[in-house]
Amino acid sequence: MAVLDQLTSQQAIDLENKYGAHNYHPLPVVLSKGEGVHVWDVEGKKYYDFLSAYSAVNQGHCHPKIVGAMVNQAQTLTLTSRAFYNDMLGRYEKFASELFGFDKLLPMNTGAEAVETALKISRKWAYEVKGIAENEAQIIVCENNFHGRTTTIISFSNDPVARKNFGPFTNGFIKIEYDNLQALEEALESNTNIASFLVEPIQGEAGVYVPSEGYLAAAKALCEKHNVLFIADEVQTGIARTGKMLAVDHENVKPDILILGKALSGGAYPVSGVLANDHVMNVIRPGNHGSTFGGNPVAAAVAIAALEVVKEENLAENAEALGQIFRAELAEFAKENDLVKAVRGKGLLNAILINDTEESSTAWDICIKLRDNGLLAKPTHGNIIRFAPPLVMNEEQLRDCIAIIKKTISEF
Ligand code: IF1
Repeated sequence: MAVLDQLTSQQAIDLENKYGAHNYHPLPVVLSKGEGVHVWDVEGKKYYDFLSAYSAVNQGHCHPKIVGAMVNQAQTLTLTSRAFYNDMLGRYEKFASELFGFDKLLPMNTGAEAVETALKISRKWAYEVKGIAENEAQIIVCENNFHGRTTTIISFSNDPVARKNFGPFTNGFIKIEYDNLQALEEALESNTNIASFLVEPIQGEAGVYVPSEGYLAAAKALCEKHNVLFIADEVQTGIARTGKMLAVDHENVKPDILILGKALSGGAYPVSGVLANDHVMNVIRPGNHGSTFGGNPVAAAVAIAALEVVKEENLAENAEALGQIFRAELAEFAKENDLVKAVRGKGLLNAILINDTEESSTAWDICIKLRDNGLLAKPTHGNIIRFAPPLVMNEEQLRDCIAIIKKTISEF
C-alpha cells in the first residue's frame, strides 16, 4: 500500500494504533475533509463538528481567507528564524497589540509554549521590577487547571493522569480553589513573594466551569492591591469563543499578561502568543527567550487573517446569540430528561453534565450515538460532554444540532 493510497476508517485507525504513540483515545471516526461547521469521514459521511479542535477552529474549517493567506505566504517566505527580520512579523505584532490593547506581543507556536513564556516573564518581572529575591518567586494557580502538557505546567496540575511518573516537578506554585476570592486573598496576604496569578477565565478541561459573576474583576483588583501580575490564559476561551473577543471582556478585566493560542490561527497553523505592556514585557532582553518558528511569516499572515475574520464576520456577537439559544433549549430539555443534570457555559463554549458517575461510560456512549447521528463531540472528564461548534454556525444549523442532541440523549 503506497503511503497516500485511499484508506478505510479501520485501516487508518489500525495504522495509528500500530505506528503512533497511544497518547490519545480518540472517538472512533476518521476525518478527511473539513469545511465551515462540517467535517467528513473517509467514507464520505458528513458531521457537524461540535468540538472545533478544542476551540481552535472558531472561524470554521478551512476558511478561504485564512487558507488563502497561508498558501500565499507559504509560496513566498515560510521561515527566516529570528536571526533576521522579516516583513510580516512587525506588521502582525502591531496588528495584534493594537487589537487587544497592549504595547507588545511575544510570538510563540503552541498554547503550552505561550503559558511557559508568560510564567517566565512574570518571574523575571518579580525579580527585576517587584524586587523579590531571586528563585523565591511564587505563582498562584487554580485547582483543576489545564494550561498544557510541559513538565513545568503539569507540575501545578492536580490531574493524576497528566502528571504521574513525570516527576521531579518544578517548584514555585501555590494552588488555590477556583472561583474562591477568599482563598486568593489569603494566598496574597500570607506570601510576600507572589509574582503572578495564572487563571483560565472559564475552566475548559475541568468541565466548562464558569466562575461567579465578578470573580475575574475582583481577582484582578486583589492582584493590583498586592502588586501581583494577573495572567489570563485565553488559549481556549479567547478569540470570540465565549461571546466576547476575550472571556475577560465580560467583566472588563485587563490582564497584565494575556495568553492566546488555538483560534489565533483559526486552526490552520500553530500560532500562540503573549501580550503585555512595556513595564512587564521589557524585562525580556535579547537571548532571554525564543523559538525557531515563533513569529514566522506564515504564522503572522495566518493570524492576521484569522483575527480579521473574527471581526468581519462578527463571530463574538454570533457566539453570544447562539449560545443563549443553545443553553435555553438544553436547559428546557434537562427539565424533562433526567439524564441531563446541568447545562453551563458562555457563548459557544458549553457543556452538559450527564446524570451518571464519572467512571460510567454513559457520556462516551452518548458521543458514539451522536457520531452515528451526524454530530461530533467528546466528553471532557467522565460525565461531562463539551459542546463547542465553530462560531460561524448559523441559527438554522444550531437548531438542527440541538435536535440531534435531544434525539440522541432521548434514545438512552
Ligand atoms: C490536549 C484539554 C482543552 C488549554 C488552555 C493552554 C493549553 C490548552 C486553557 C495548551 C490546550 C487542549 C490540549 C489538548 C486538548 C485540549 C484541551 F482537554 F487538554 F484541556 F481544550 F480543554 N491553555 N488545550 O485548553 O495549548 O499546547 O495544546 O496548544 O493536550 O489533550 P496547546
